[in-house]
Amino acid sequence: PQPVYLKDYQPPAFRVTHVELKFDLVPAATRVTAVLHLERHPDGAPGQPLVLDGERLSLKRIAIDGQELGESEYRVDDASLTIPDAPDRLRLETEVEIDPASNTALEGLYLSNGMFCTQCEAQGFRRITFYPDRPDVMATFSTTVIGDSASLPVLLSNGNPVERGELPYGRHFVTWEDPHPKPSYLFALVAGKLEKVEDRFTTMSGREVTLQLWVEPANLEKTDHAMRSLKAAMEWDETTYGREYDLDLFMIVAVDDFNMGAMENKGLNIFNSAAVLTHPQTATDAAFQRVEGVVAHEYFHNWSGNRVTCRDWFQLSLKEGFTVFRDQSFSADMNSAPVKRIEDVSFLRTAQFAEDAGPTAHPVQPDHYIEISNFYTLTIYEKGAEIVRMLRNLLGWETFRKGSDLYFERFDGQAVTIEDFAGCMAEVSGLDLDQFMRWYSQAGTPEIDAHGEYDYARAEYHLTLRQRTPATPGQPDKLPLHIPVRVGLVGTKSGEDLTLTLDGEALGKEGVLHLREEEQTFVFTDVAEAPVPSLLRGFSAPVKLRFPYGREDLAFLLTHDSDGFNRWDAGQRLAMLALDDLIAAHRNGVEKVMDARVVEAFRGLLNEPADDKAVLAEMLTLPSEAYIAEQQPVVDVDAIHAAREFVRQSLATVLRDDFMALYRANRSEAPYAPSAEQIASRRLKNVALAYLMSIEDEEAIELARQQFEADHNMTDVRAALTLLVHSSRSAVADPLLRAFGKKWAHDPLVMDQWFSLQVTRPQADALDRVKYLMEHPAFSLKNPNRVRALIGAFAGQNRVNFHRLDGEGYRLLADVVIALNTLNPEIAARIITPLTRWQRYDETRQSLMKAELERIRAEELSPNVYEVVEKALA
Ligand code: HT7
Ligand code: ZN
Repeated sequence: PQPVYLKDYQPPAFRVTHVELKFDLVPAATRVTAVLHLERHPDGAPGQPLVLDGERLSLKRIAIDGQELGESEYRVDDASLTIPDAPDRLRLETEVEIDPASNTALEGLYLSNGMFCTQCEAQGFRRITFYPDRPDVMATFSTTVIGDSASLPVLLSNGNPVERGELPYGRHFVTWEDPHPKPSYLFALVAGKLEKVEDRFTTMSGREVTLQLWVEPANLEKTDHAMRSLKAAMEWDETTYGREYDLDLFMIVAVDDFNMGAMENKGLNIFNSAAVLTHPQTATDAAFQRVEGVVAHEYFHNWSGNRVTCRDWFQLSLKEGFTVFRDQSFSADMNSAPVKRIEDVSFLRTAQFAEDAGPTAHPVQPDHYIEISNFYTLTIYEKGAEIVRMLRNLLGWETFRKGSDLYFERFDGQAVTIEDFAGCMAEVSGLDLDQFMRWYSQAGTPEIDAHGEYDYARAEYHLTLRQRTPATPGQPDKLPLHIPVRVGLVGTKSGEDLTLTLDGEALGKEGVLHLREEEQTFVFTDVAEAPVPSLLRGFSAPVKLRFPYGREDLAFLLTHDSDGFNRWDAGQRLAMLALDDLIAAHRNGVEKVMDARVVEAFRGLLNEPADDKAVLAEMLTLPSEAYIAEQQPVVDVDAIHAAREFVRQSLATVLRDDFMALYRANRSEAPYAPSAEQIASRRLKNVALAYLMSIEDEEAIELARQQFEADHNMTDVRAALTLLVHSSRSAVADPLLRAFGKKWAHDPLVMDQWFSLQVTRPQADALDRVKYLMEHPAFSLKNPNRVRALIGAFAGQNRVNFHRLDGEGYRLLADVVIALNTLNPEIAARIITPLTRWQRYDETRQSLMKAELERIRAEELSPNVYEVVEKALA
């Protein structure tokens, strides 16, 4: 497979003004008739042939302006249809046959539990019909769906239904019209035995919108939260961004087989059932919050993505980075804002930083790709959102909002670039963003080395920041970035933020330093007392910041920093220092000793009245094994696990009664609600229980058992069962695990939790459990949720067992990748990720991992897996 380059972008030769589609749905032989109204693009090079994309299509008929084409008048190969002598304006009619029943890749038109559905982003439409399948070709669509009335009573597509009727042989049809020009990736069709819940929303200009959520009948009781979230998102986008919905109907459909979380098709969002269905008895708090976030994300795309879309796929972060930033802000407003920031940053620092440091590192605006579906990455989404957040902070909210208004107004109905978006921000603010734009073109996580000195005599604080971005594949040399560093100076005597004066300018209690050079020294004057600097407040830029904080400094910031995020981060840094020592002790076979400062810091947290329980729960949570691994030059999985367990157990032993009191204080019999308050209490209670279970405290085991038996809500049931299954008390855990599996055998989303909690147990039998559970009737390699729940959870979250020294964990993952390479290449290319990080481990593991990558490379590979494996082994 050949790469595509951003520099080679050319406008399309032809544009499509209108499309009429007709689907005659039959599982293994669906007929698709397409009438494309085409005309030469004014910007296209003259005389070019008409080339349409098309894959796995069996062409049955082709005509131009009603005239059938002879065989010499067109060419078809496995990726395209070419008409060399197309007129400047034409009506092209094609009829193709496709096979949704055997489509296990879940791209294009496929079947999920007997339901027809589509996934067209990024390049799935070309598996439905011949078309210029690129986002800068925008057309209005009219779609007629024909299907069997009994098995497919509901027939949906984008826009509004304009006609419906009965047909001979027990069939029926519905015609849909979408008045908004859209790229083919936003096309959608769903047909099946579905039922709906319906609601209404009145927009800010007084228009009535019908909201429909379509699900399989058994799932009707799991729709309340998604509908509530949708209405909240619609209102939020009006009040925050001034964006109103633009059709009379907004539909969401839940499907079981789906490669990602959800898809923002115009007026007809299609959701992975895991990202939309909730019920207190089946879904955890985290699932409720995910649903709220994903529903909002897809809804927000109606403007950031659909009304204004991407010129080409190199601009993917234009819609994804901006929309993630928007959904993060929405969730922050709906829940605890500091906790949302902590969660987002933890995820970024663990997963995106690892991607940026690995073989698949790429810029937020990549300059080439082989397989675009491999580029739906944490870098495009999460780092892209951080760049938009930095813009918001640089401009201030009001100016940023003006820039957003200008962007939506100027480019409505167009397919544009990241530069167009940034251009609006520069225009409204007058800021020069030239250097800032390097954030989009340079891969890798910038590192800042900071050091500070207090000059008593002059009452000055000198802060020196030195930036460097490490080399990434294809980008050996990096230029300095424009990095906004939000800082405060906390007085060591007063414990208060000191007033900042920089270059004679009074900044107030905190300020933003603009680091543009490789090295810059900032001199704060009139600093009345020795300070501890609080750097990168709110995580003001996606960088790794090092400062030689002593443990006393961190303990001080943990209690005195006025920035909630940095207070949490000080705790994480303090724990990391202790963990580093313990990892070294484990490696050297030296006795481990617990750092008393960490114990005292935790004691303080447990004994202070909590003003924000959600933040307290985060403060009491140790850095994850994945995050600790990120900080190590060579990852020692066993030492990391042992050190972290030692800290957990030491804290639990010393602070046992405090944890027990916290557990008891946060129990509640109140009916379940996914409210911020209840979620915070449950989290705090289950964090306390986890500490107590780490020492297998007898009373805690009994409390966990009772919590499971009480069956109050899935958050508590799952937490209790996980802790028991991860303990050595199989006599208590096994019967509960069996009972749970039996009770929920009919519910795939609950069975996914049952799979995950078993295969993440640290005991040595985890790998055998994976193999055993792969044979379970509820498991299928064809369903991406099952694969993620079982294989993804094992390889991603059970580090000690996946990295077994006999290489069995790696072998198992490679076997799954090889099987998925033919079944579902997109999922294969994602699930392989842990193997691609081989450079981070010791030599023995490196060679075992590389051997498995070589074994995969020897197969006949899909472009998806080929691209990832080649980069990993380069
Ligand atoms: N824009 C959507 C991306 C997506 C996708 C991409 C590739 C293959 C399958 C997919 N399903 C959904 C989702 C989003 O970001 O909102
Ligand atoms: Zn998105």
